[in-house]
Amino acid sequence: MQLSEILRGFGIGEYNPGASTGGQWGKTTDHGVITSRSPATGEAIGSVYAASHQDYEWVMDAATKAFTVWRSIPAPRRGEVVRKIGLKLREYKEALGRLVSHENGKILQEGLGEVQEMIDIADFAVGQSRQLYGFTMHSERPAHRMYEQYHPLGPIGVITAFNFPVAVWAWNALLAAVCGDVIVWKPASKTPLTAIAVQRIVAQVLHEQDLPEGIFNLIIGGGSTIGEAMLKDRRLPLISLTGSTPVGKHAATVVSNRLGKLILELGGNNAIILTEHADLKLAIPAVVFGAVGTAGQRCTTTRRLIVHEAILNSVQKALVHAYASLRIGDPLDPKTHVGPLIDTDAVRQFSEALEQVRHEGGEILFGGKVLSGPGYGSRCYVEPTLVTARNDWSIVQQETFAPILYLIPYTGDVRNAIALQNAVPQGLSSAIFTNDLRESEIFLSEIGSDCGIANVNIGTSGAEIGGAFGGEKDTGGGRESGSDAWKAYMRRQTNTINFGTELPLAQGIRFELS
Ligand code: UN1
Repeated sequence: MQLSEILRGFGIGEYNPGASTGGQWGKTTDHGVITSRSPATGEAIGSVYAASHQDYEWVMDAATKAFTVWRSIPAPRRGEVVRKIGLKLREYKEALGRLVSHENGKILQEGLGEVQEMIDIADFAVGQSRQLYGFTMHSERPAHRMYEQYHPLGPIGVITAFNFPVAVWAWNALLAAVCGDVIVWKPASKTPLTAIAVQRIVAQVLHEQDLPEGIFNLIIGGGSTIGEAMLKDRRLPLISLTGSTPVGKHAATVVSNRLGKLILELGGNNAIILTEHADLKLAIPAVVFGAVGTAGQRCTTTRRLIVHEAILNSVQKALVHAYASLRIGDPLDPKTHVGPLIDTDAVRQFSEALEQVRHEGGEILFGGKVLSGPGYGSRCYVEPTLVTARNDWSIVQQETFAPILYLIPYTGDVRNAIALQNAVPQGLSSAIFTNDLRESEIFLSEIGSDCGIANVNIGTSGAEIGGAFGGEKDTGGGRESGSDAWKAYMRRQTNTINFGTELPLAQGIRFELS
């Protein structure tokens, strides 16, 4: 499947409108142009006319109107629409997965995996549409009944990052849709074309179902214009944002100032602990996939490896051996393990981080170079890198979105490893490899990992959609995807009904009118 054919299939041309309410697209052409370049080749794939304020108001108008219709469609009927979106995504899995690889640079297996995550969450959301349960309680008053229910929240803002250009939308939008919300999506400016493709897929379903404009909306523009307008907009009671911790902190300030709700999925600085009792046959591939998968650009990427000193040498050797076998190159080539970074800015950050590591005294065990020459003309390719480090170095405390793995030894008890793992500002994902029951249970206990995700004998990345996804501390505290994450997309209401003939007050208060 050629790129030109994929683009044609999604109706993506050389220049594309940057705003849509479903089947309709904005007309703005004079507000600047965002050009999407392949990180693999550096070539332009297509351009988008950045949305203007007028486009934003047009989209918000459509969303606000659509909400009054969508919220009253029974939830299982909304689920049926999401089921059809899931079926359409199955039809387009190959084309969309390839487009993700072209635009984002992740290898094809991961591009396809990302679309699979969209399909999985669609199926999950369909089931959820019949399970938007609240509790019922026994009232303290006679002839009274209490219960709680969940209502649609409103139009919600979804701001996504380049690294999961379509899946993160799906985790939010498809759940929010069964909850009765309408969605205003601002994708990353680095990956606008995959967003347009998704919008076109969804629009087909909406059209076939005869649904109004404004349920699934797209707005592509700068963070400082469109993003900022969304953060301030009281018509969006919830903002779900995936991005860096500094961006998240800013969003939190603006949204909290208007008492809006937030789901924040921010940076991770994820560690794997290898104890003396680790099964290295499982651990080594998990570490390598976690550290170099998506070229180190997942929030869940393994950035720190905390290794017991007794096995440090054998782990280092095994890792160097594994890293030497990695094939770096064209993400669409099925043999490639590691594609390019998103752009040359990311490459600069990779080099600067390594500069700082060297300055602190770290030793590069493998990699470290920016690649050039045939096949690497975009200058976005780097070698996956292994370095020795200390956990308290300031560079190790930060998230660098690149395939750098810090090797950090520990001695003695597993508690020492856990202390190191928790001693960073972020708290997204974590893992331990051990066959010792005590070690793994300590890791999972209240004195163990402080992260939102804690795994045993699997790596830090590649979470399934069925669990709630998100993390603590500087990761922002949000949860999306599975489990009861749906509740964030609804407004909760407690109801008390008196079916008696008296008016008893709670807490036994007497209030008698004479
Ligand atoms: C992200 O990097 O933003 O667990 C999310 C994983 C994926 C999600 C990553 N399911 O790696």
